[in-house]
Amino acid sequence: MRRSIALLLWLFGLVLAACAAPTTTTAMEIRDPWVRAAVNTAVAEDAMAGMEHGDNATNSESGETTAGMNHGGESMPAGGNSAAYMVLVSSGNADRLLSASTDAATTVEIHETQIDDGVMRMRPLVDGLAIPAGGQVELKPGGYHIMLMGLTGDLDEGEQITLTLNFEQAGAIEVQAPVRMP
Ligand SMILES: [Cu+2]
Repeated sequence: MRRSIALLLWLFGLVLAACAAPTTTTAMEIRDPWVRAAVNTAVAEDAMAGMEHGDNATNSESGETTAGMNHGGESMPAGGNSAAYMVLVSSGNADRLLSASTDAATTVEIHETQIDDGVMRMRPLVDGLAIPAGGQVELKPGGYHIMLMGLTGDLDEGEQITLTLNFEQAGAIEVQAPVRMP
């Protein structure tokens, strides 16, 4: 009798474990994150000015569009820019990378590089970057990337920066991205 109760409890435990697994369907894995090495072109004063931009960065989800349209123009924040790359792997449901942030840059946008009439252009992804269910999306030079504008310091090879990625389903995920030469 006692043995059968123990067996029942054991079976119940198995069922619980089996049920628990499918609830983690928003699992997002970030593989091989890295950031392109870059030099901060701004002097200390400009870096301070850049810090003020940081406050706006919180509402940048909506503001990104207009800022990004002038990409490459004078509206680009001082301090130089760089980009972060990685592979986003969903082991569950479809998800969407909505935004990203880092202390290493005053403005962070999700971009796509496209060739229009032989001219390479970058376009901000206003609706974010979709990751298919059980699939993956690669961010790489010449394709999708996380644009870092207004660097707050040099990005020297061998260093690493902390990037926070905000997903629609998986929420905020922090990654350490080493700085590499492309
Ligand atoms: Cu870009």
